Amino acid sequence: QQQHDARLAQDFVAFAIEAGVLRFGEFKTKAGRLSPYFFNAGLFNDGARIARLAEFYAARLIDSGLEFDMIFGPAYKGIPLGATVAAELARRGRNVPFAYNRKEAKDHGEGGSLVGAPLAGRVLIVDDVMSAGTAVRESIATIRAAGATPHAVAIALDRQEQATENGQDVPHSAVQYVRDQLGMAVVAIASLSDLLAYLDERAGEELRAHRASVQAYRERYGA
Ligand code: OMP
Repeated sequence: QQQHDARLAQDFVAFAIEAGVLRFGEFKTKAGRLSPYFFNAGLFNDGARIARLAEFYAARLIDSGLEFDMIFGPAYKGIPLGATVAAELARRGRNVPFAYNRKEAKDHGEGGSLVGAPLAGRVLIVDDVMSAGTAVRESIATIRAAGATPHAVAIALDRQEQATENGQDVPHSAVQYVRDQLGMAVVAIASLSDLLAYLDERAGEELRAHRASVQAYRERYGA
């Protein structure tokens, strides 16, 4: 099982690099950290890529045995993710409702900021990346405000870095916080460890050149 997961994770890293979604260079994260790598899920931008991405999420979710009643895809990047993962799960015999939110509240028409199925029961958040944990906290608040239960999170990449609380870095990662403090399950297709393993084991010379800076970033911000 562990073996299989590591393989799936590295296949995913390879796919994300090929698709230009995972890049190396200098990037500023939302938490203001200067990162030598960045995962831009918006670049899974054709039908074949997003379908393949949804297959990775669905495979990990089914392998995990996680139970949930519906999917929530937070605006904006979580919207196509939630929709395509729901479609892929249905294709695999597991049909669940899905919903997403608008960032701007609407004051006419259907009203409210939620779209899709009513938020109810055990909700799985499907999002792109967890770094310092701000995005996931917003989703959790939205689900609670609707009277439903934030139950689990599925992400493509766990950056395994220190969460921030009130603007301060804390020693645990955002994923650890969600698991240990909130008691929610977190399913990630790949993590920073898988990226480093990929650079060690499968990457060509050109990509391997980025390993040292990724490792240094992990030493500075890792959790
Ligand atoms: P946190 O809210 O700090 O957990 O960061 C997660 C969000 O940061 C994601 O939903 C993205 O908007 C963005 N992000 C990426 O998309 N890819 C990365 O590699 C890093 C980040 C980031 O800014 O930390």
